[in-house]
Amino acid sequence: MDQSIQVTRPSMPEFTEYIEEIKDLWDSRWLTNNGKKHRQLENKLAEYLGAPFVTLFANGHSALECAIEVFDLAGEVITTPFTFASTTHAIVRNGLEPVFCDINPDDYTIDTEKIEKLISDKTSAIIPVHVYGNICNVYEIERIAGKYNLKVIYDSAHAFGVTVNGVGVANFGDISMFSFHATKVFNTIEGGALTYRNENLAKKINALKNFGITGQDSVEYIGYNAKMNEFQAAMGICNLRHVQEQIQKRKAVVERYRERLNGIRGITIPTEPQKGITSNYAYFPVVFDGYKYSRDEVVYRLRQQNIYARKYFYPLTSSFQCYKGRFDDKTTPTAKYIAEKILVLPLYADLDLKDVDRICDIILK
Ligand code: T4K
Repeated sequence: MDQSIQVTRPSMPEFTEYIEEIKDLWDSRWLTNNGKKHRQLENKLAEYLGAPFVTLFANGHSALECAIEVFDLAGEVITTPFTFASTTHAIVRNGLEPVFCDINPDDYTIDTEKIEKLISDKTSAIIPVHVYGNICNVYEIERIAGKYNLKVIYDSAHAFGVTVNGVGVANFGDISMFSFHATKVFNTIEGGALTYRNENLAKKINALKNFGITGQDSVEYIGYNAKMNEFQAAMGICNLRHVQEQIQKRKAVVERYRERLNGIRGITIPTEPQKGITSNYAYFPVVFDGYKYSRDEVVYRLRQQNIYARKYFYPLTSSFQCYKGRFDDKTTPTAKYIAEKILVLPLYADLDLKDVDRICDIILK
């Protein structure tokens, strides 16, 4: 058996629970295209996330591309480069120009004090990222967007189930995108969703992910195929039954990391969630700055023991090879600095606390 410890490990239901859930697919032979499981999961997620409208997708990235496309945006979009490739690619693949805003040094979300200076007459939207499940300053973003008449699409890939003052995070901005990838707090193997409050968006969003089809004989949009299938939805239905328990187990892991790594000079661990915010314990990012080992030395030392922490998010998306010569990472100095020092430690529901101790021992030794 593989004894390595990866940065994450998918939550899965009992084998028999999943088999039970997919059994009737053999009778119905309805495997995809808005089937029964799909509809069930959409309803359950609307309830769980406290979101008025939920549309499922085959993955988070195609959902994000759809969210941008649905508004027919043009020109520039303000976003951050401290994120997964998906966020920036979704903007560029929609023919828009990302304008990179710097991040806060403490929670790595967009620095709202720097947004207004970046707004020009070409700006059409803000796409902030709730990175690691840390929630952006949603009230300030709402104020700025209102003042300049900008759309707000949240990349909430990491923020499943987080609430702000009792309100599901899905309720902020015009649209939020959630990822249900295998590596996320809640997974449908691959998968994702858009959540939104404006009912008028539903028709176009649902059509775009299904070739633009709006009826038996009508195709109103140049859509693509990003439908979630019934096996994915069944996995989601099972995983949703246990997600709360999984989050509690993640919490125990995070608490152990905190106990062990708190107050060590040169190591910065995540701050406790702000008052009013419930965490989903999605990631445990640690900054090594002025510690006896550099971030990369820690990666190496852990790797030697078969433990695979990950440098999420290094390099910045603005430094990707595919964008060479296009952006300047010096315009976001905090993001650049954090990307060079940060390391995401292994975190998943079934991670044994003894393994957390072992990881901390290797770091501290
Ligand atoms: N926006 C943000 C901010 C995101 O972070 C992401 C995805 C998206 C948008 C796009 O959402 P999706 O289209 O993916 O739904 C992983 C995930 O694939 C990706 O979903 C995630 N962010 C990103 C942060 O992490 P990689 O390239 O690091 O994946 P990989 O294959 O190296 O997996 C990481 C570790 O997870 C492995 O070392 C082992 C473990 N693992 C992985 C898989 C796939 C398993 O144990 N089982 C598995 O099945 O991107």
